[in-house]
Amino acid sequence: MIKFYFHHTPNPMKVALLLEELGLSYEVVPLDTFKGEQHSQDYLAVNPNGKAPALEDHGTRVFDSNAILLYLAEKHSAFLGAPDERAEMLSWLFWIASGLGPFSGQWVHFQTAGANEGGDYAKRRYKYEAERHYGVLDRHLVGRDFVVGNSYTIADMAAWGWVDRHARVLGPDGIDAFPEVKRWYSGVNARPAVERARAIGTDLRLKTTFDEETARALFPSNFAAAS
Ligand SMILES: N[C@@H](CCC(=O)N[C@@H](CS)C(=O)NCC(=O)O)C(=O)O
Repeated sequence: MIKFYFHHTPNPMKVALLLEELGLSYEVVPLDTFKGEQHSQDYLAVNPNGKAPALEDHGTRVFDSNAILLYLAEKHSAFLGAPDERAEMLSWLFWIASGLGPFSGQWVHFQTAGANEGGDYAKRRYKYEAERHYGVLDRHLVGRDFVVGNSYTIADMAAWGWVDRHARVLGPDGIDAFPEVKRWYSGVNARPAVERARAIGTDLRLKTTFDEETARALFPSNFAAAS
């Protein structure tokens, strides 16, 4: 059985969506990042980067969400798009992994916990870049139902994981400035697998209190000894 190391956050949610789309059997292994479980030696053997998600598939480990998407899609020959759209699919998949995701995540970080120092410069940069990435996607989606070609692919799932947090990134109605992203997002949300993916982990008792243990686990740089 596949082991899926999970926390209810954007990168694991992309994988949750693909697992549900593929209809695979898997065991959800909760990874309580608020308690620092991502730093345990056992977990680092699965994901040396110490982040969620990761997968163990009958002895094969895969880490980093978009690598997991590509691994599963290739293994099951599904959601890869048309062969002649391969370059386009890889381009968007890596753009999401290196751009939309990280800039959205960092902008949320600089608005919230642990982000009081050095704020203005970082906030200006990450807000601009997060919104710029939404703008790139919005312009690309004009006249399209999917990120790549004419079919739903892992690029849509990867983008969905982050756009699902648009209110944290852009503010409550911020997505209205990106009508094509909003339309595309509604289309993905209508898929039955989205509802099933959202249900994953609702029975888990993951820590929600943000205390010093959590701050140390998530923002270790704030606690590193001065060099
Ligand atoms: N590049 C990695 C990033 C993973 C990542 O940052 N995961 C977050 C949740 S979305 C996490 O584990 N945060 C806990 C931490 O930073 O300690 C991926 O795409 O899987």
